[in-house]
Amino acid sequence: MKILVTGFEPFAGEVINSSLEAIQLLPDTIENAQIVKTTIPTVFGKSIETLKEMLEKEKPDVVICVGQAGGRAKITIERVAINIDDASIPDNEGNLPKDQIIFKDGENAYFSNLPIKKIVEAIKECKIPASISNSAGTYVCNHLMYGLLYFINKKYKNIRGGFIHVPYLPEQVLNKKNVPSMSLDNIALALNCTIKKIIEESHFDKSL
Ligand code: PCA
Repeated sequence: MKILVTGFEPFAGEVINSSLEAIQLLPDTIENAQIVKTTIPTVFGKSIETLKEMLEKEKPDVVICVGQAGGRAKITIERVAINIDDASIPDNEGNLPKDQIIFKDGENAYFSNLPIKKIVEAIKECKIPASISNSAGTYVCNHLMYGLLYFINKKYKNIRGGFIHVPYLPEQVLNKKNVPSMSLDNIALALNCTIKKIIEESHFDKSL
């Protein structure tokens, strides 16, 4: 089995992105699965293009996109991506789309097809706080998640894919007021637990 894990470049003036730091700590193999890691630009359009190239090149069985959700205290497993870009801050190339449809021939929304509740339980069993999130926002993370699920729906029906938001790292909140964070080790462990759960579940899933 091949699992593609993506993380985002730093954005919004931050020098690091917790998602990228955490995925870099993942080993190249977990149980029998090969882990392929890639960096996604925090840019509307380009983020989806980068993912599309990786899907074509790597032909993964599972795709887990990871992004930073500054302000959230837990690991959050996203349930749904919506067909809209509505940015409140510019992306890394200055794009600031407002109320823009992502794919004209796409559904209004797509659900993650990862076992999201089982993943939450698996992360909690690792003693790390986690919950389902019912909104990935309307910025680049939702954009990428929507793109992934659009490709799965249109072309790669056998891929299991979804999105996970992770909190800031402690070093990112040193000068922020009352903003939660999570250690890099815990975020990486949570991703590890997620991947193990997905591998375990795949034994019951004939399409993998
Ligand atoms: N988080 C942003 C985009 C890149 C990232 O890591 C988001 O939540 O949309």
